[in-house]
Amino acid sequence: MENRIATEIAGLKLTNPTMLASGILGYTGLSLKSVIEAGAGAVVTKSLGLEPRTGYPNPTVVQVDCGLLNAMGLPNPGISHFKEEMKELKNVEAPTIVSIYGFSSEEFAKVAETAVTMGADALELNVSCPHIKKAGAEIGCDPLLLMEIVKEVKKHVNVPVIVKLTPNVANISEIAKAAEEAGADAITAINTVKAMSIETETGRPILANKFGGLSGPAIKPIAVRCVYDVYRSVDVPVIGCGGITCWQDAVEFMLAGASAVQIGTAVAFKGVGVFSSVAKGIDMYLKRKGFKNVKELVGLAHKF
Ligand code: RRO
Repeated sequence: MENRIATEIAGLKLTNPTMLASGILGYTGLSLKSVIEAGAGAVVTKSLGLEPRTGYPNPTVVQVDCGLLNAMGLPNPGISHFKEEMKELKNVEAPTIVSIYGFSSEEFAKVAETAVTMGADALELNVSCPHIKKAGAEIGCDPLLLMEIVKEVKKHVNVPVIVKLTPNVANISEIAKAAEEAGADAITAINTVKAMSIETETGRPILANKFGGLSGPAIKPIAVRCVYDVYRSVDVPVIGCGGITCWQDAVEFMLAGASAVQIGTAVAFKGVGVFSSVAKGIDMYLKRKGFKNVKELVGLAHKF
């Protein structure tokens, strides 16, 4: 029997359109493997760079209304130390997407090459962290710099290159078009929204870094709008990310134009069972509505 929820993005085969978002459970091979075993169609690692980073001092995460606010500060062991973790993912069913960052196009390219040597099935370029100086969103706000980085990475690797965008820009379509023109094979929309929280008794910003990135249901309508805008502007597939906690959210993102969805904060709140429950819900919806495959849903809201 035909699998209604099986799909394909930039050549990556997914048993269903759910993916683990970068930043949650993406630090070790075993945790990534457990997410695949729980039913995710693909997994994205925590962002990795050339050198190890300890990240920012605590507090780095705070729960706020309808979401999480974080300023982890890119803690990671550095790409070469991730080799052992990648070995755990050799014989898994789902693609492993390695999220990478860098402070220059040369650095991005070096990390990209190393990740592919270690077995990355695809790369996700993190050009969108809202609180890292000279990397992250400073790149994702600058179409020319973004293009230089995407072109340089594309020169060095032959796996799909996905670009993860920041919502903290005036015109996300312009940035998506720049990424596509430079050779991006897919776009993920969106990374977290720049935000802050202040403790009223002391008057102190709660995060040690003061500012951070907001994720979870609080940002879902922003993310849906970004996916809708990006879908209209480019021909490459869009991966939706931002506040997806149930199958209805996933369907909403697909109607807006997402070919797949990434789930992050909901894993922290609901556990890894969220992947199979979202996938099952999408399947039931397709059956009830008479669709043969999940690809038929993508972008349907644009006809109105
Ligand atoms: O590590 C972080 O603080 C972080 C990253 Br790299 C990112 O891309 N988005 C985010 O909200 N936090």
